[in-house]
Amino acid sequence: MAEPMPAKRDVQNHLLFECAWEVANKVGGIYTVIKTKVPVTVAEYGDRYTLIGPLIYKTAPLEVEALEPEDPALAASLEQMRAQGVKSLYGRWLIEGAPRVLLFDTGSAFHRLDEWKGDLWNIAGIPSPPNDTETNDAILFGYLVACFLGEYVSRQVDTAVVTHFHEWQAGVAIPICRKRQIDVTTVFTTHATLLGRYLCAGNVDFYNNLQYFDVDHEAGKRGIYHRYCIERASAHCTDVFTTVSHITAYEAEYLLKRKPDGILPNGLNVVKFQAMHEFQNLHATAKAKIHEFVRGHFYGHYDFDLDNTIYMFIAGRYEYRNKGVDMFIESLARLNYLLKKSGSKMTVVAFIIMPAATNSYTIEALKGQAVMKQLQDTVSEIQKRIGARLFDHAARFNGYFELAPSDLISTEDQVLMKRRIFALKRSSLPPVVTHNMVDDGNDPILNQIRQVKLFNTPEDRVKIVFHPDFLNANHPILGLDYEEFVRGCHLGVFPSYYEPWGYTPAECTVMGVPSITTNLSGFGCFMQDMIESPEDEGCYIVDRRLLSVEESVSQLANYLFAFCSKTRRQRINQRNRVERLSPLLDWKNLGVEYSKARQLALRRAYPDAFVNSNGESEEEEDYFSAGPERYHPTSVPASPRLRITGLATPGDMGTLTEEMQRLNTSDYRGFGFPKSAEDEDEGYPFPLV
Ligand code: G6P
Ligand code: 1S3
Repeated sequence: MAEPMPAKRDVQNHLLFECAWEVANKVGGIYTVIKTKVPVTVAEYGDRYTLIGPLIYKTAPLEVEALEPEDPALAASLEQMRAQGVKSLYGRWLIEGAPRVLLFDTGSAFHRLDEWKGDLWNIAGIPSPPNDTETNDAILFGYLVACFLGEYVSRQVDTAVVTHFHEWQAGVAIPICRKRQIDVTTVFTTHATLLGRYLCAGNVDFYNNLQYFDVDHEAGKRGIYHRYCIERASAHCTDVFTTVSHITAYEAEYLLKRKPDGILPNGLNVVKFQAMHEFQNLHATAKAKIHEFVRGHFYGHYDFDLDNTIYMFIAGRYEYRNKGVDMFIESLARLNYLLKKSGSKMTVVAFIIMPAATNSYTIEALKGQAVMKQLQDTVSEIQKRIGARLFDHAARFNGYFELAPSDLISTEDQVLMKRRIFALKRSSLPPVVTHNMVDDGNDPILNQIRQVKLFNTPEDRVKIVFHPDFLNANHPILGLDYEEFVRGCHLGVFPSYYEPWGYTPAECTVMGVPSITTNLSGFGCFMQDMIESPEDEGCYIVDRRLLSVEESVSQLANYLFAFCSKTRRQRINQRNRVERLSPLLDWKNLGVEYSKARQLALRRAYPDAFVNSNGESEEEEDYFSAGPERYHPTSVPASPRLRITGLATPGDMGTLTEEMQRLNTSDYRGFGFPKSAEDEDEGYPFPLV
């Protein structure tokens, strides 16, 4: 008698578990990816979608509302784990889309760490040193997730399960699932490579030498070999391997030794306003708040016209070289020179928002805001008294109106005003940094500012404010939330050297703020791919690939100078044009790439489910077009000239198909990197940075 066929899992109505260390746990960019993507994923999956993350007791109660699981298989799996001492929290993540989340307390499994480390070594040859907390967490988390998936699919046997893991911290579960033959299909998305980030932060000519790095040696030299092994194992054991941009795909191919199956560009949850003027008004209101800070910060030296002041900023993780802060400061010094030389009436205040180790605010920074507040309060009081006198005088109507200014402002008020004005005198220059730095003398940003001598002197047309902390509306200095701050600025500047995607310029775009990025950032390459002339749309891209460092800096300085030469009308128009690009970055359009990745994973794990009644394998296209609504170029305003034609989706640039595996390295979009030394000789001269 023939063996009974194993019951086929329903692929069509499959379940989705998306797993990341940053689920309900804000650390960096991956939190933004996942959180902003939730609405489109919930729209596609409803309750068939659950996110899995770590249980961080400090923040979880603010992020998650606990629920009893309705799915009996899920409830039983958690109960089984609970019986073994594993603590978890199941509930709704309190964000737009309100998805279900499952958070595991890695601490509750700590006693099994050594056992699991041994297992990881035995099954995958991945070593783990004793004192790397981040790796320990990744291992505990990975084993808990794999245990859960194993329990779950042994109980829920009717439906296929797609699991999507982000970044190496969530990747450990992938080799375990494979080794234990847990019946799920896996997608792994890397948002950078560990080695790429470390190599770029050092002084290497990264992009020219990618194909030559001895990866094990380089990882070992930097003390990240074990982490690198986790990342590489995740990339190799997963059914579908993806990353966020072509530039990172190229990097992954050489550093992780597997060519990604496709690109999943990062989107945002774009909120469209009814009318253009609404977001322009938001700019004006937010700018007024930045003005308030600037008046206080530059007290005693506030001799420039805020109506002719441009606010520029760079923001992100403090990675001095990777995020291009070095290039930004050098270009600002050159801009200062150009503005002075041209006799421009413009002043630039350049903000650097990058968290570093500090001991709270400087006295000077706090004093600036305090004296300005006092002055403002005093003026308001005097204003009221003047109003009262004026009213009283007018009320006692006697046929004529004659009032000398001295009758309006009393001698006491004049003295009070003088006292406030004297308080604005200062013997020092307005500080460059708002906080006391823990290592002021060795801080790379401060050292470069010292080197280029941008000290906020009255003669300087470019002033610098380094705010080494995240922004928050409740802070006493620069008290705005990040979004409001961005809206109030005129230009975001992100001349990154290493930037797999780059959310900061993308966020600027959807808020209608022009930005500068580079052709070494995933976002920059994506925009270059999508739009014929990004510069015309307020999306400037510095060439850090083919130009020398000197040429790139000079290009950036020229962009900055040209921006300062724009009239207000031109700036307003440009903001309108930038904002019109936001559909390109909307998850409603980019989410389809994730759907395609999941379909590919299902296809690889359950090929039989993709065979039609004639026993022929169905075309991939059928599955991809079954995803969410495809991207229609017509929904984009006519203004930007898009490169895409027909019914392509933005990610079709990413070609997430089996086809991608057959392409050559030189076929990465936006990339013409050398494959071999010979190619290099044939005209790929890359700058030695
Ligand atoms: C927005 C406001 C205008 C304001 C302008 C200032 O467009 O709606 O009322 O004049 O911003 O633009 P600027 O580039 O000078 O900050
Ligand atoms: C990474 O975060 P990062 O700033 O360390 O992931 C982000 C989300 O995909 C990405 O935008 C960024 O470029 C990467 O570098």
